[in-house]
Amino acid sequence: MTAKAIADKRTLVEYLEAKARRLRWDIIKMVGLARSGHPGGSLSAADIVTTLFFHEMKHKPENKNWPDRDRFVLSKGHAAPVLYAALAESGYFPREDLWTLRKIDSHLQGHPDMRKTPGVEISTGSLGMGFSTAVGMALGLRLDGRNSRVYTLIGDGESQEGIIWEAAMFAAQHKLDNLVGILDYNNMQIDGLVSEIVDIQPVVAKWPAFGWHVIEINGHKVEQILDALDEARSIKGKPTMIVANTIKGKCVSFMERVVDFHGKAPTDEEVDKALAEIEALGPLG
Ligand SMILES: Cc1ncc(C[n+]2csc(CCOP(=O)(O)OP(=O)(O)O)c2C)c(N)n1
Repeated sequence: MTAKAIADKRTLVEYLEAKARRLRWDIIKMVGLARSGHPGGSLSAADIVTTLFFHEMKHKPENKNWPDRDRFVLSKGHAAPVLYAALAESGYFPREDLWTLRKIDSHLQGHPDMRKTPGVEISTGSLGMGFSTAVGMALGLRLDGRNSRVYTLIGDGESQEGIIWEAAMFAAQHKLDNLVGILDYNNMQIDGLVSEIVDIQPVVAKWPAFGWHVIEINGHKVEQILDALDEARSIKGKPTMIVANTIKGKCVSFMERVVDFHGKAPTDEEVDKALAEIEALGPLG
């Protein structure tokens, strides 16, 4: 069964929820084995990335350079584990590769590398750069006369980067309605709360002020993610930003809203506990 073949929405949502649990399981396992990496911001983005890869985007893992594919840019590149889990589950490379994360000679390094990993559109990790590249991709695709869409995931800490707003203005100027940004708004950055370090509020007002259509959702409700992506496709003449309210570390009790798990791996004991918690939530897709 593929997500595209599911006509009934309830079944589709359940299918995607199960896939998101699979991605979360893989994130914990790979970061645990690597003994380093970024679990918190990977878990907060899992439902969004799942919905993009397993329903919204047209792509062909067996033909990764298909010119008409939609593009995904993980601008918050440190959340590489969620991207790698989605790429493996899609079939870009064997799932076993995930267990080589961050090892010397692995194609899965700490941040996505387009030269190494099948399915990675652009190397990211320097905050703000992926988003601006996604804007350029959207313009390029339009100039090429292609119907492809570009989806890019940004962080709220990342939104403190000036280049985000420079690219935002450029995208609006060029009416890039083939571009969708998704803000993973977990209110945490590397070392504390975004609201206490450099607040990005009122962010739902900022994006329209920069010429974007904005949609605010709960980033863990698959149904809301599906509806927002549908709405984005109907918007003409401007790009869309989906402000997704999320929880850093989502679905692992001792990681949720714990800033330490931004860039710290769980211990072996914590891995076992986390995997059991994810399995208890329901079947893995
Ligand atoms: C230009 C740049 N400055 C600093 C960093 C180091 N860094 C990596 S992740 C991060 C925090 C990002 O926070 P956020 O975007 O909210 O990510 P999330 O909480 O969703 O993981 C920082 C400062 C970086 N990767 N790039």
